[in-house]
Amino acid sequence: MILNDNNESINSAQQRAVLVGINTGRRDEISIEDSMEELKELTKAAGAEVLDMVIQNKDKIDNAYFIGKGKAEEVKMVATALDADIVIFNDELSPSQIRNLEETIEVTIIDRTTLILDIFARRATTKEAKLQVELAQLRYRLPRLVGLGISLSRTGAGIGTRGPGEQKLEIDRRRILDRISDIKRQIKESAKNREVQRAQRKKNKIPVVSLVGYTNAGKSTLMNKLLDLSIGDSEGKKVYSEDMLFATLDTYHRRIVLEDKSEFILTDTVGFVSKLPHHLVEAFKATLDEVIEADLLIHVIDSSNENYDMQIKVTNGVLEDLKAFNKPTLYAFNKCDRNENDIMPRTKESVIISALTGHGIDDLIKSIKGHVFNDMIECKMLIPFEKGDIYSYLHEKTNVSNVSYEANGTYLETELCEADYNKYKQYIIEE
Ligand SMILES: Nc1nc2c(ncn2[C@@H]2O[C@H](COP(=O)(O)OP(=O)(O)OP(=O)(O)O)[C@@H](O)[C@H]2O)c(=O)[nH]1
Ligand SMILES: [Mg+2]
Repeated sequence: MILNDNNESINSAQQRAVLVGINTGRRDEISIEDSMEELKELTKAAGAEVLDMVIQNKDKIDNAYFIGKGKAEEVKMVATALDADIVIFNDELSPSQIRNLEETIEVTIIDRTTLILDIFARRATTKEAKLQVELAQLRYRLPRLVGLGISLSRTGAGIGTRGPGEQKLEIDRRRILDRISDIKRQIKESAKNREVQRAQRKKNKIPVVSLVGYTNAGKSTLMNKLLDLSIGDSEGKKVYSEDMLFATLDTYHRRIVLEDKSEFILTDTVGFVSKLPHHLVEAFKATLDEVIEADLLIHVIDSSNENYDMQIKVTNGVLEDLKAFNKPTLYAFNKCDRNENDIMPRTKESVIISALTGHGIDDLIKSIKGHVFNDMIECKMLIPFEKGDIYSYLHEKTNVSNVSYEANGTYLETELCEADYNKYKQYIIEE
């Protein structure tokens, strides 16, 4: 038996795919070339080989065949000539379109949604991610149970057949409905736990900074870099990073303590891609909402990728959908070590970094601090000797300097957040 990277058994023959996209000429979308390039990456991520791409210019979508019957026959010729065993469409298809296209082209038809769900299913490792992906898959499947085409009733191997749970994807409507409500209940349970932790963070007034961005931009690598710089042992807290789409599917919170003892919570989460399936966004909504509730977003960009402009647009589009586009945001142009030419930061909120080499990370930290600790108040304080506990607290939690022992107590200079300022006001002798 052959095992792939994820220890799944695979057929010795890799699936051979022809990709099909439709260019409606609408301006609000990313260009068809960019979109097809992305589809190619997604196909590779799902373990299939890309043989060819067919693009159809058409302003109106065909209800029965999506690309029209004539074009479908042309695709059949391409698929047959290249000995393809799968044709992947760049958009979501209706059940009848899938059925009609399969009848004409006579190979398995997969749409973009199924493809993305399949990659997520392969990548999900934790219980929560698995549940979220399974929920999205079942919801996508449910309305498609009427008149199953080859693809939906398929139980063999390959794209569109993988589910993250213990069971194979269900094809029985009643059982799907039961399973959906069961998964929803379990997701709600974990959301409750997260809510408790979130409330605790709010109470402690620790600022939250969230990494967002296109998949594979380097978010997790940046999190690990910041963990390296954090005071205290961070080895066991590192997150998984890898050169692949959707390496991260879960949300991770890590406490970062800077040299001056200021601290914030950093979150890392799933990366974005254009046309993220609606059901997937829905299933991940609870975790994503938590991420974008942050005080500051760091939009991580792979500036060594020639399509990075498109990726910025896509990420901003998803943020808009999540109603987070107007949040304070720092743009981190990452992977600068790979660029031969300098890239021009476009706004004053841009930082050029390499999460791998550490280049520019100091500037990034400065910018983060400027955003989340801008309400820090510089104070000169005199702490009576009998208030040793307050002195210990300040020493441990704030950036104390110029300590001297005076006749009536310990003199020190430090920076206080608003909460501490209000609490220890009486010991401040000068601001
Ligand atoms: N050369 C270079 N490679 C980098 C840099 N940052 C990240 N990488 C590489 O880019 C790949 C993706 O990094 P990740 O940190 O996993 O990216 P991510 O944004 O978390 O991706 P997903 O979780 O898949 O959405 C890995 O192979 C990293 O080693 C960088 O600054 N320079
Ligand atoms: Mg990641």
